[in-house]
Amino acid sequence: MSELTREQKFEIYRLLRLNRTLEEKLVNLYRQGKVVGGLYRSLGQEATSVGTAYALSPGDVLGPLIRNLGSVLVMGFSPRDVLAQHMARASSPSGGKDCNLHFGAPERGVISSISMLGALVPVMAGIALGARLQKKNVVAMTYIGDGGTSTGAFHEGLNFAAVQKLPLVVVAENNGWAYSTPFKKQTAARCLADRAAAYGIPGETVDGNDVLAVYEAAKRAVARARAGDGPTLLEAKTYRMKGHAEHDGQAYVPSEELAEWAARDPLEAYSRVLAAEGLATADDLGAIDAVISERVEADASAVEQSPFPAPESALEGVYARKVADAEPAVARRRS
Ligand SMILES: Cc1ncc(C[n+]2csc(CCOP(=O)(O)OP(=O)(O)O)c2C)c(N)n1
Ligand SMILES: [Mg+2]
Repeated sequence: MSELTREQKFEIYRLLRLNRTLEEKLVNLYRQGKVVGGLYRSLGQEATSVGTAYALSPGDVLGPLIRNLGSVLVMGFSPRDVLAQHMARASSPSGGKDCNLHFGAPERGVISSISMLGALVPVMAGIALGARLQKKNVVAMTYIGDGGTSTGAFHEGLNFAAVQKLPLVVVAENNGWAYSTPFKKQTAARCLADRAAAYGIPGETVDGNDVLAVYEAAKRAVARARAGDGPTLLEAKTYRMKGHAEHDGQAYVPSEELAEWAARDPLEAYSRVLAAEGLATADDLGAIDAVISERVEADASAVEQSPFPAPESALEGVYARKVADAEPAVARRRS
């Protein structure tokens, strides 16, 4: 059973709620035309993000995907960082210069997401290998969607990590859909965890809407990685409660399926757990929710008032310093 302290259990609740409230605010801003880029929801998948990232220790490295807002909040990004990034402000993690979804901070253990599906798996395998060569105690964790598991990059990365026994945890978020392609048209496999056998690594399926179960499973996978036992493919069974992005009305999704998963909402489920354990009443949680809403509103107003990057800074941070400072090749040849 879970060894989480009372305080940690509340922290997990706050992270789940912050994930949802912040995203609702982003929807609001998106509809006002204030978000620069698309908006990809994680509604219904918050427990998968929060529960997995919460199993990491300081010094570990995480490579999130578009639906892992909860994971980057666990890693220490603030609502202000996320809001500024989505509104392309100068104070954002990318200085307002990259796509709203592409932000990270290696010093905080977060590698920027990559849009090409599957590409993060070999990148994170490389990070795990690099850390091992430097004799650093680092576990790398990344995510892949059900659709993303059909790419060559996913296969190459996971195979390499397995052969090298790298400290990598790959969380396969099986949310039932890859844009409009349902799971049964994605793979003939029974489930994504079954694919692990092909790489000779452990695979496990967990209820992705049960945050404590997700945390426990991720903790086991992280422990295996840290002990030198190699990667794990952890499948989190969850559901994409919204369309692929805000522009997609998901008319192709059967309404009964949505209703079935709505009844398994991860926040409501976790609220019931906290109540059953006698830790929090609905009123207690309501008070936490109110504080989070207030904070998100205040942060959004502050970010809206903050400046975009200065035009004259457009070339700063675009290339690595060494490249940007190098003399042009022609000049070098002449000397
Ligand atoms: C290699 C590659 N192929 C296609 C796309 C276009 N694309 C972006 S997201 C997406 C669906 C992803 O589905 P899934 O992996 O299940 O993740 P989810 O959106 O459900 O989180 C597709 C096809 C892409 N970004 N990269
Ligand atoms: Mg999917």
